[in-house]
Amino acid sequence: MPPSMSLTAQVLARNTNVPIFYAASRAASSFWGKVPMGPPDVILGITEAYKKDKHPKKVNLGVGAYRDDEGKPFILPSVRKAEELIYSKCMNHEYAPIAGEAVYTKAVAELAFGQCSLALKEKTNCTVQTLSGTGALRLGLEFITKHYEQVKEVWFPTPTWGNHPQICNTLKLPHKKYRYYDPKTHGFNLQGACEDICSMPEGSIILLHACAHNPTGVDPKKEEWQTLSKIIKEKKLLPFFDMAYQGFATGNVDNDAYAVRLFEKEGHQLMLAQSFAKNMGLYGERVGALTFLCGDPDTAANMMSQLKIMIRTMYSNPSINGSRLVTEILTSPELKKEWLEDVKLMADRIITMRKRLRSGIEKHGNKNNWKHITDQIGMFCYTGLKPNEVERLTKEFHIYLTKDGRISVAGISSNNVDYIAEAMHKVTSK
Ligand code: PLA
Repeated sequence: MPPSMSLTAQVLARNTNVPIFYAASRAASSFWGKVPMGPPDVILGITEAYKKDKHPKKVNLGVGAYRDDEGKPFILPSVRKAEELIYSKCMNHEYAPIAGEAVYTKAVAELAFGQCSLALKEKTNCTVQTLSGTGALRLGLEFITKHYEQVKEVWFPTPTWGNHPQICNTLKLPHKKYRYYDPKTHGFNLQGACEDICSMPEGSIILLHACAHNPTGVDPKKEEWQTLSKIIKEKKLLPFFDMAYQGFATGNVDNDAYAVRLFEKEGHQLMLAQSFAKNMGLYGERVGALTFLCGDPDTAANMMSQLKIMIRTMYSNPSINGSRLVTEILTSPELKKEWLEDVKLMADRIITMRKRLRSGIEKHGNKNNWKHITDQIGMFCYTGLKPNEVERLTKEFHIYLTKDGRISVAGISSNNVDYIAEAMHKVTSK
C-alpha cells in the first residue's frame, strides 16, 4: 500500500478489488520487495519440473536417488530392521551432543578409515556428525574460512558436483579448477591433473571425490591415486575428500575407501565429508560426518572445541534418528553384513542397467561409441549428450536429466530402459 494514501483510501483499497497499480506497488512496500527471483537448482530443480509433467512415460534421471527395478524408492532391508530394533527399544528424544553421539562418530570414522587406522587408534582425528554430505562440506569449508592459516583457495576437479563451487561462493571462498576428465577418452586425465596440481600454490585445498566421481563416473586407478597422493604431499596441499558414494563404485565399501585410506597411510592431514544418503538410502534423514586428521591429539581436541562452537551457533546439535539407524547397522556385525549385501545389490543393479542401456542403444544401429556407459562406475553416467540432445530428450520424450548430459543410472529400471535407449538413439542419430 503506498504510504502516501489516506488511511480511508487504504482501507477501501484493501476491502475492494485492489487495482493493478496498487498490486504492483505492493511488492515495493514489502520489507522484502528488493529480493530478486533466483534460478532453480540445476539438479533438484529438475525433480520439480519432472513432478509437474503429466506424461505417463516420464522418467527422472536428474537427481542421484536409487530406485528399485520397479522404479520405486528403495528402503534397504537392513535399514528396515534397524528401524524396528530402534522402535522396540522405546528410545527417548533428548538432545544429541553438539558433535553427535561418540558411538556414531567412532563407527563412521572406522567405516571410512578402516579398523587398522593409526589416526583413529591414536585419536588424532576429529569427527563430528553433520547434516549429510552437504552439511559436512559446508561446515568443513566454513571452518577453513575461519581457522585455516594457509592459502584459502579451493581447487575442484573439472567437472564437479555443481554444489561444490556454490558452497564456496556462499562463503566467499575463492575456488579454481584442475583438469580431471578427458572428454576425448571419456577417462581420467592423469597428466592434466598432475600438471595442474603442480601449479597450485603450496597449502591450498584440493577437493577429491573419494570414489564414484560425480558427474563423470570416472575414478583414478589405484596407481593413479598413488601418484596423486605423492604430488599432493610434495606440494603440501590439504586434501579434502568428498565421499558421498562409499560402496557405489565397486559394490564394496572397503575397496571404495582405498584413496582415503592410502592418503591416511601416507601421512596426509586430510579432511573428509561422508554421507549416508546413498549407501544407506537415508536421503531425507540428512546424516553424515566431517572428519579432520589433525596430526596430533591435542590439535584434534582444539579443533573439536572450535567445531562445536560453530555447530552450536548454526543448528545447535544434530538430529538423532538417522544417526541411530547408521549406528545400529555399523555396530551390529549381523546387520552390518546384511547392509553390505544391500549395498552390493544396489551397485549390481546399476551395472546391469548400464549394460542394458548400452546394448539397447546399439541394438538400434546407433553409430556413436557408447562404451563409456559400461566403463564408467557409480551412480552416474556422463553420456556426452549435447545440450540440444538433452533438450530433445526432455521435450519430446519426457526424460529429465541435467543439462551437462549426466544421467542417474540408478533411475533406470527394466520398465523404462528400452524407452530411454530408443530415445537416446533417436536424439543422437538425426
Ligand atoms: N557430494 C557429492 C559429490 C554429491 O553428489 C552429493 C549429492 C553430495 C555431496 C551431497 O549429498 P547429501 O547432502 O544428500 O548427503 N548429489 C546428488 C543430490 C545425489 C544433490 O545434488 O543434492 C546429485 O544428484 O548430484
